[in-house]
Amino acid sequence: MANTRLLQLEDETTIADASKRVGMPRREFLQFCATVAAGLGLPPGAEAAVAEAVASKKRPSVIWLHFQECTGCTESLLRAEHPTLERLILDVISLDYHETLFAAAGHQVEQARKTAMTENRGAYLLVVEGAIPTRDGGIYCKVGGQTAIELTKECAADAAAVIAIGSCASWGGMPSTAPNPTGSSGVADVLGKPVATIPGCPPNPYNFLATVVHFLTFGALPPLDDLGRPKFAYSRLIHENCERRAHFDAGRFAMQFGDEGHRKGYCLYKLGCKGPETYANCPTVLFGDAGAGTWPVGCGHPCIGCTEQGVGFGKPQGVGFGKPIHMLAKVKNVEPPQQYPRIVEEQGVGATLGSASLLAAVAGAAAGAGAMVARNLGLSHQAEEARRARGAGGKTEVRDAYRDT
Ligand code: FSX
Ligand code: SF4
Ligand code: F3S
Repeated sequence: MANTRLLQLEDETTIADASKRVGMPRREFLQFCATVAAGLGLPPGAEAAVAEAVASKKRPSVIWLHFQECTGCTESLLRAEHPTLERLILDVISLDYHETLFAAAGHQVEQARKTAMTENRGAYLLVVEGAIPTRDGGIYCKVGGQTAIELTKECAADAAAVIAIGSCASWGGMPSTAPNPTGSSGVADVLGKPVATIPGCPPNPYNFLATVVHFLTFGALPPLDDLGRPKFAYSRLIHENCERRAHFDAGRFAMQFGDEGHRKGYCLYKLGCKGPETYANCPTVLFGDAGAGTWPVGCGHPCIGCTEQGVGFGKPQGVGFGKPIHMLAKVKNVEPPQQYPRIVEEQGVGATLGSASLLAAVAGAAAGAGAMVARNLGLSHQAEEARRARGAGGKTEVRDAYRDT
C-alpha cells in the first residue's frame, strides 16, 4: 500500500500521465512503485522517489546489443502473459538500439546507435545479450562489419552502466560449453572490468525491470554481489524458497520422472535438482505471470542451475559442461528455512504472494520481492479484468495466486 507521502506527491499530473501511459490505474501504479522500493530493499520513504523517477519523462537511453544467443532474454522480456510488464519496461527506458526489435535495418540502425550514443554520452545504459566470441580475433560474430568485441568496447566506453543480461553475456553461458570452438566469453572478460550481470537462461524479466528502476531513481545500479548480480534477486538459494523444501527436509523424493513421488510433488533433488547450489529468486517471482507453480521446479523439472556458472553451463575460469543432470547438487545450506510449507502437506503448492512478501520482510533483504512487484501488478490486473468480465457476464476466473494475497 502506498504511504502517505506517496499519496501526497506534488506532481499529481505527472503521476496521472504516467499511469495512463502504462495503462495502469493510478492506485496500482503507486502500489507498484512502493513494492519495487520495498523489493529493492530501499529504506522507508524511497517509494516516493521511485514514483517520481518512473513517472518522469526522463527515460534512460538504452543501447541493446545481441551476440551469440537464442534471443530468449528479449523474448522473455516481451512475452509476459500480461502486457503490463512489457509496457512498463518499454516505458521506463528509451530503447534506442535493439537489433531484433528495430523495424529498420542496415546503415539506418547503425546510425541510430551512433546518434543515441553521441546525444546521451556518459548517460546511456548498455545492455548486452549473448556471449562474445573471442577466438581468432572475434571473427565469429560481426554486426555492421564490426566484431562483437569491437562493438562492446565501443559502446561501453561512454555508457553510464553496462548490464550483461542472461547467462551467455554474464559469463559465456550455453555457447561457452565445451569445446567452446569460438572462445565464447562474458562481457566482463572482454571489457576487463566488472559489469552488472542478470544471469538466467533466460533471465527473469522482473529482475531486469527492478534493476532499471533503481538506475532510473538513483542514477546507479543496485548493490551487486561478487559476480555482478543484483543482491535483491540473487542473494538466496533456490532451495531456501522452494515450495518442495518440506519434502526435502522430510526425506520425500521423486526417484524417477513420472513415479508416485514425482506425481505427488516430492522433492526433485534425486532427479538432479541444482536448487541447493543455485542462487536466484525463481521460486518467489515465477515466470510469465501465469500463476502459482510457473517455474521449472513448480512444473516438475529439476532446476538445472541456469543462473550459476559451472552448474548450468560452463565452469569457472574456462570451458566445461556444467554439472550434468545426473549429478547431485552440493547442498550449500542445510539449515531449514524459517518459512516453508507444512511438513504434513503432500503436494507442493506454489509459494504465495503473501508468504513471499512476508519472507522478504522477515529477511529484510528483498529475496526477490523487488521483482514480485510487477507480478503482483499483473495479477491484480488479471483480477481487475476478471471482476470486469464477471460484471459483464464473463466467466474469467481470478487466479489462485491472487486469491492468496
Ligand atoms: Fe538465450 Fe539470451 Fe539463454 Fe543466452 O538468454 S535464453 S541462450 S542466456 O543470451 O537468449
Ligand atoms: Fe526444491 Fe530442488 Fe531443493 Fe528439492 S532440491 S527442495 S526440488 S530446490
Ligand atoms: Fe534456471 Fe533453476 Fe531458475 S534452471 S530458471 S535457476 S529454477
